[in-house]
Amino acid sequence: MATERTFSIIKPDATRRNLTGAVTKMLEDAGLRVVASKRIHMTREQAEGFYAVHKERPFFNDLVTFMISGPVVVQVLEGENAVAKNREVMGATNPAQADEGTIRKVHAESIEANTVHGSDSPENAKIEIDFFFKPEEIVG
Ligand code: RTP
Ligand code: MG
Repeated sequence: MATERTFSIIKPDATRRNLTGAVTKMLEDAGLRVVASKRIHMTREQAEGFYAVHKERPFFNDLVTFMISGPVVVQVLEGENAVAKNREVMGATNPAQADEGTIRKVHAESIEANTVHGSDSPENAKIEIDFFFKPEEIVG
């Protein structure tokens, strides 16, 4: 399996509780390497653009409002099978259904305030990385 990159967001519920380091450690312990990272406060326009695929979902407006409720940390993660590995360590969207030891099981507050985002395919990883990072900001 070749080295792959994925995109991660440490969400506002986690930055609010000062969990940036704790979440990053769980990602690193899973074998992922942080090759780009920045703390930003998204504008509504940015969040709507990022989540455009969910535009028609009933939770879209609440999701956007949550994602701009505080700072987030956007990251590029690198490693073998990084997309799938990140999804595994994140756990299920709803923390009540997440496996023991996953980031969402340990840290998430609710199905919405669920601590992390992770790309769901290599194709979307590339789109999401390009949405937030210039090539020179990623140092592998
Ligand atoms: P993500 O995109 O954040 O990595 O999470 P995911 O793939 O596990 O979940 P997805 O279906 O893509 O949903 C995106 C985010 O929307 C919020 N959500 N709220 N209120 C609800 O029923 C609901 N469902 C999803 C969550 O923050 C979820 O991560
Ligand atoms: Mg998703």
